Amino acid sequence: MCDACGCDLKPEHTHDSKVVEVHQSLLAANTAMAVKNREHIEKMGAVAINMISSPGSGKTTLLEKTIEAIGDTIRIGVIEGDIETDRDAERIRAKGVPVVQLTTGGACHLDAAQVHKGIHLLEKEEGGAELDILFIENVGNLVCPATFDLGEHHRLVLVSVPEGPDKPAKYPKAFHSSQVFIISKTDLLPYFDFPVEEAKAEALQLNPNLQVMALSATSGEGFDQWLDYLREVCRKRQ
Ligand SMILES: Nc1nc2c(ncn2[C@@H]2O[C@H](COP(=O)(O)OP(=O)(O)OP(=O)(O)O)[C@@H](O)[C@H]2O)c(=O)[nH]1
Ligand SMILES: [Zn+2]
Ligand SMILES: [Zn+2]
Ligand SMILES: [Zn+2]
Repeated sequence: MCDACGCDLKPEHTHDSKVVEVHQSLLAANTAMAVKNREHIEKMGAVAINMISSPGSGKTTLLEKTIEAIGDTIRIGVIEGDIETDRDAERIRAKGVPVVQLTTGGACHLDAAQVHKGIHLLEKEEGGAELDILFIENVGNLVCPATFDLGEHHRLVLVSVPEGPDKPAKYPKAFHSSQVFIISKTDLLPYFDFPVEEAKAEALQLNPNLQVMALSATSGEGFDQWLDYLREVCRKRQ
């Protein structure tokens, strides 16, 4: 577990004021760096989207299919976050877009300082300084990433059909702090008990401003709405 987010703290330590102080100053430093990242990304002319979900909800697959569908009409770059391995970055690189892998070495979320390094590394990649959308795929975890502003403009939370519809209520911070909620793997709806409308309603109760989409990267269902959203993100930026 990570030292930064405090998720490794034992309950009996949470009333230790020193621990709370250190935690708060780490978060303040993160927020300051996130502000710089946002300025940096805006100077590049890009919009950043931070993707948050449990492991395996389909973040990388969605990116792969999006790059295929969008071709070169929107210039996409990706910062991949994982605890170990550069497997996700290899998958994205195979699609021909600039990508950087950040490995956190154990930490369960990306922080703004890591993303700052990632932006500079991405700019050195071919085409990495001329982007329309910078996707940041966070470490698979629905808890800690919700606390860390990375300098993104939009935060997107995914829940896949096999995970079940109760995630918004159980992990409210991810849904409070996001602008978009994606229900992924809808091709699996015939095999799982996932009432889409109930899950949508529960998420909207937590955050009425959420834009909710249901899609399948495998079948392509719901992709039109997703691509329209990305085009709108680019249009609003100008
Ligand atoms: N049936 C179905 N499977 C999917 C879909 N999208 C992704 N998958 C599968 O789900 C598994 C995990 O997908 P990934 O895209 O690697 O998930 P991820 O969120 O990037 O995973 P982490 O990076 O480990 O957090 C893979 O076996 C994918 O093939 C989908 O729309 N439908
Ligand atoms: Zn954590
Ligand atoms: Zn992934
Ligand atoms: Zn910088």
